[in-house]
Amino acid sequence: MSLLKSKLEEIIPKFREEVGEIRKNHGDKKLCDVTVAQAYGGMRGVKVMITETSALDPDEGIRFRGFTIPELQEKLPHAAEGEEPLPEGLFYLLMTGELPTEENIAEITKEWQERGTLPEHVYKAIDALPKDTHPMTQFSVGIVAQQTESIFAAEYRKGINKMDYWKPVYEDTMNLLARLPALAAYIYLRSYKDGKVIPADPTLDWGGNFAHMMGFDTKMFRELMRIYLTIHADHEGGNVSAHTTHLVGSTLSDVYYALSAGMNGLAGPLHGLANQEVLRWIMDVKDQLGGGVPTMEDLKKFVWDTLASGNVVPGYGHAVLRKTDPRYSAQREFALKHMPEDELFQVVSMLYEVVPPILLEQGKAKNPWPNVDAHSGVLLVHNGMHEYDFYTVLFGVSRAMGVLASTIWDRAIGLPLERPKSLTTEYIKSIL
Ligand code: CMX
Repeated sequence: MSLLKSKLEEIIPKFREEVGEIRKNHGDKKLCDVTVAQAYGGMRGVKVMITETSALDPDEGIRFRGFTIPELQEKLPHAAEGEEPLPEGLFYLLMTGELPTEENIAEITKEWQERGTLPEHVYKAIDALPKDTHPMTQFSVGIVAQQTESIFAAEYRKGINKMDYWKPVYEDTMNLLARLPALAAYIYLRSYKDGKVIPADPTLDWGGNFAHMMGFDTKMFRELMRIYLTIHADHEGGNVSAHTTHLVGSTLSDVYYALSAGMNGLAGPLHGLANQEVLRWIMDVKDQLGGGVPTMEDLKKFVWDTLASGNVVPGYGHAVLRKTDPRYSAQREFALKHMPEDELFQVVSMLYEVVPPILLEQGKAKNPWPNVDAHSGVLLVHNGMHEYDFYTVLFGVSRAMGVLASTIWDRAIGLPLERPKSLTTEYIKSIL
């Protein structure tokens, strides 16, 4: 058995017991009161979910199992050629709550290489779609098409004991994560290149190999994938992609159904699709202003025009965060290190000065600061990936690590079917 799985075998029973005690002895303790505004307002701030892998503080940003992004950049092992953390290391941390050793990481890299072959029928399922189908649709179809491989579904049919559910979910998760880079790379090559599969390079780590399979063989792109896949992985449980995966998984449908559903949520412009919208919006700015780096005044006018036309400024604002997203800052550091002179990076930096005061002056957005999606596109364009409709797929490959690690823990601690109570406006009126 792998080190990771035997570690889980060791820690799950203790944690299960601890959760059982809490539920038994403190089940009546109140976490918060829910207001009418929260019921109508997308449940902001309502504390009703358990997610172990990460926690989001409005002012500080994300902590993965207690570690901030700068801490992880320092503590997680990196590839021999570079300095960015290896996403395999983050996955180990999300799964176990402990920092990985080099050996733990090497084992996951090897296991994902060995499990990484995409079943033939998945290519055929994708090929049945028109070539210009949005990459996120292809991604969702490619994930759910792998449901034929579900070990959990097969074990459930045989009557597996509830206490053991997490084990086949673990196996399905490892298979799915191993294959997502091949799936995403195929979608990229099919949509924008000649569609010929680039075989995996067994000498590379998960992120480096993903870059290679998409046809990007520079050290900078490999490094970009390592940091990108690390920082997008998890953002506690309430965001739409995590919550949807959790909700669908709570019916005991397997990880293929659950992740595909989560990815359909990520494909919304208020969530992960914002990364493509940011690039489209910046390109519009450049086109309309005749190319080159626009002036601050030009940018201010463009932002006001966007708001006046009833649209949001993509990449700004957040449902929880109230400060600059540390995932934005990590990407800015990458840009400062590798591409400080890049024209689009300069526009992104100028927007950081222009947008927040305007959103504050408009007085609607609760958070005027940039989120993760405000920065990722310019890093990709600089490195030769111009097809911005594809960017959310990269986000999805990363997000799968967080939401699937959580799904394993959901089954390990026996979280039940999720079924909140909904209310009618008639009822609300009756209690006013
Ligand atoms: N531009 C213009 N208006 C904005 C805005 C922005 N960037 N952010 C928020 N607002 C508006 C909202 O649309 C809302 O307007 P209405 O009262 O007319 O409905 C008002 O300000 C209050 O919104 P809020 O409470 O501050 O924000 P929400 O929690 O409702 O929404 C989010 C959060 C992210 C959807 C919103 O900030 C937004 O639309 N941002 C732009 C899209 C984006 O970048 N999404 C990516 C988020 C990160 C991710 O999930 O990947």
